Amino acid sequence: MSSSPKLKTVPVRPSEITPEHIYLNRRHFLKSMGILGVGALLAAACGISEDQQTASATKAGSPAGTSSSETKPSATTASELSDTPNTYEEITNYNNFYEFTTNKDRVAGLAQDFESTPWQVEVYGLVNNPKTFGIEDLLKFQQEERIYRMRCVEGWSMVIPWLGFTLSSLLNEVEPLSSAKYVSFETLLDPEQMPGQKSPVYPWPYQEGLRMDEAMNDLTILSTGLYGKAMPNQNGAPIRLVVPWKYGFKSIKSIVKIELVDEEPETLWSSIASNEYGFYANVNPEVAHPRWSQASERRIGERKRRPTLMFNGYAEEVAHMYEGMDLSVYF
Ligand SMILES: Nc1nc2c(c(=O)[nH]1)N[C@H]1C(S)=C(S)[C@@H](COP(=O)(O)O)O[C@H]1N2
Ligand SMILES: [Mo]
Repeated sequence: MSSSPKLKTVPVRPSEITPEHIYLNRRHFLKSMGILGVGALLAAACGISEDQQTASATKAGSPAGTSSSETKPSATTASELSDTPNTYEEITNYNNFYEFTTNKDRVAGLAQDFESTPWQVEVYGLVNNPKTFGIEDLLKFQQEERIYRMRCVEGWSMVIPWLGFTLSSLLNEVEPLSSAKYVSFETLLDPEQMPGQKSPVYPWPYQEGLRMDEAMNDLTILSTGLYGKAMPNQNGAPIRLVVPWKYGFKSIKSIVKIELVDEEPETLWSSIASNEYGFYANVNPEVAHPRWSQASERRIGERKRRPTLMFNGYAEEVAHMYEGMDLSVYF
């Protein structure tokens, strides 16, 4: 499975989902050898890269310098990525979910009592057949396992075995009008349950968006779980978006609204800093964030940085959507 150059779609029945222990091999070995990166302790907000946090140390002392600007993405192919999934422990204890806290290590604890049932997702806008789905309806869509790389804009990455279904299957049910050009997503707004939403620093609720063809791409899923279990609260219970070729912030959690619209929708991160977080946010090692390089990344559980791949290694599936676009302008 992990030797495949790109991670394939694997339709599964719940009974066939690989037990968690089968995934946990190399990672446990690394842990027992005591060579897990300490970088995981240096949590960064979406505004600060891991590089920056360690930059002073690197500049001051390390003759090797940082590998980030020196790695050559072209030298590594997707098949060399070694896509062993991260452990359940790692995936559920190192999270970005600002509705709870900006501290990645504390999301799990603060989200512990989050109430995600009952839950409804309203799908509306430029469609023939607007519909509000209960989570029980959404779980009736053909669920598949998708093992995807996830690359955060901050410079770290994971491999996550999601459970979910294609966004296109949901959109087809509401019958988009030809005037629908974009899809806009919104997270639940509930400051009583989500203490981070009491902070006025961010324009809640969290909003994200995709172009219509991106939304309909087969790689784009609504995820209802991981490792064969229901979605943990800290990862976006009960349902979140996963767009594996884009920086992690596009993969909006705990969705309550999906609206089809005719203009590029506002998104939380670009409304705060449009020069740093564009609408497209395609993983691109050649387009640096204004404050740090995106040429390499640190896979959680590993010590050495690895090169970041164009479209996070999914170019074959998605590059055609951006033909003729200057990706340094549409970043
Ligand atoms: N609603 C919401 N969705 C969100 C975020 C958030 O703060 N709020 N953080 C994003 C970022 S920056 C990343 S990297 C991923 C992290 O997903 P994970 O914690 O499941 O790994 O979720 C994204 N989705
Ligand atoms: Mo992120």
